[in-house]
Amino acid sequence: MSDYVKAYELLAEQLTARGIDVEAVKAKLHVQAIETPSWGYANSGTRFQTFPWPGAARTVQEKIADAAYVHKMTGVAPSMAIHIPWDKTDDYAAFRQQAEAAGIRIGAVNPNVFQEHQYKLGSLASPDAGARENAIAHMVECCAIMRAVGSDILSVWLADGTNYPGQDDLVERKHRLEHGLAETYRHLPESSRMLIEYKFFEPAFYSTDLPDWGTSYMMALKLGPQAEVLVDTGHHAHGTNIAQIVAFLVDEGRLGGFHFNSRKYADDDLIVGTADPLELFTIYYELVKAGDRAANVAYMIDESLNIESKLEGMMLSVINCQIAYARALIVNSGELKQAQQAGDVLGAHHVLMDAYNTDVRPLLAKVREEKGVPTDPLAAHRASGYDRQLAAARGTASAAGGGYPVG
Ligand code: PSV
Ligand code: MN
Repeated sequence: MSDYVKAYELLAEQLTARGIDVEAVKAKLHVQAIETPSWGYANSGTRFQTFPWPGAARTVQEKIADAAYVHKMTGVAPSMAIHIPWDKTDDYAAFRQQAEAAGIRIGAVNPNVFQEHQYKLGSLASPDAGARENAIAHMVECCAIMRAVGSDILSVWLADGTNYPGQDDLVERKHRLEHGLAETYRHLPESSRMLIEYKFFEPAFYSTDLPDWGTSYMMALKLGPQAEVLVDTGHHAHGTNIAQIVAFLVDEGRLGGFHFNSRKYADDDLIVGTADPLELFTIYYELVKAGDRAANVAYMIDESLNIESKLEGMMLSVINCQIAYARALIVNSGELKQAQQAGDVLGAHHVLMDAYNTDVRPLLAKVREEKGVPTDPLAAHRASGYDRQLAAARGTASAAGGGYPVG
């Protein structure tokens, strides 16, 4: 009997003794899905430097191949988000087919209205009417791309904001933004959703037009039921309680999805669950508690890995989400409720931390075995030599300026 099977049997016994239905937990883990980002497979960097990774994806086809590989190895990453124009192609139907032939589908479509010179002062909120019109036209184009690739999520993030007090009229910017979002909303494919992402600063440093969840939530309420909020875990001021934001939004029925990543200081786009695994666990616990109210939440990774293997980094990202979810699923909610209602402050804390401190890796190994993927995907990847093969086949793409994907 292999080590993990023995460890699984012991863990299953302990969990059962704690009143946890292990089969029900496994059933949830079987259907967990995390979307990976096309841009996470290409070279990326900071404004200081882009260090090219040997074998990093250079084309849309290579990004599809890499996302499909991560899915094949982990079994939980069945779709890939795209960014337009980074992933622009002249045949989106063919793009969709290529993805499906590789075993994945195209997920969220991310419009990009932050890179062109015309967007220097913003996009939907820009004081320049021409820039605003072009930004709306790009949003509409992305709605058409959604239809062609079979996507039901338009994931909107704007770099809009100002750098100096007095630079622009903040209320006028709000009105322009509302107008641009409403125009976009009108073009959404039927039964699709617009997820509105917020970020408190960067690239604008004085004011950002969608700085926080409250602003995104208010915009979503004004737009209508197809608009929801996207929480990027890297986009908050230090100390913000993200789990509480999640609890509020999911209870209000407006939590659309996540961009998972990790950061210690600013928006560093690092591997989710690394700097603060407890935060990721508490987020997942709110989602587990929400049950069916969280059924439509889209779980997406938004990372730009600069100095590490893209494939290994992306696999570790989805695995960290599995670990956080598995821990959240084994919280003894009955005991927790009792302790909470009795005002047993530390008793309640202990119940939650018991789950967090449980080594769920054998449980995940068991689920992977049942799904027919490697029980330890990272070890299997390292042993396969696949990174070296890719480096030999693809070579090292010259680094793009500004930290944006090559190819
Ligand atoms: C902005 O920092 C952001 O989080 C948005 O989601 C963008 O689409 C993405 O990063 C670009 O890497
Ligand atoms: Mn993001």
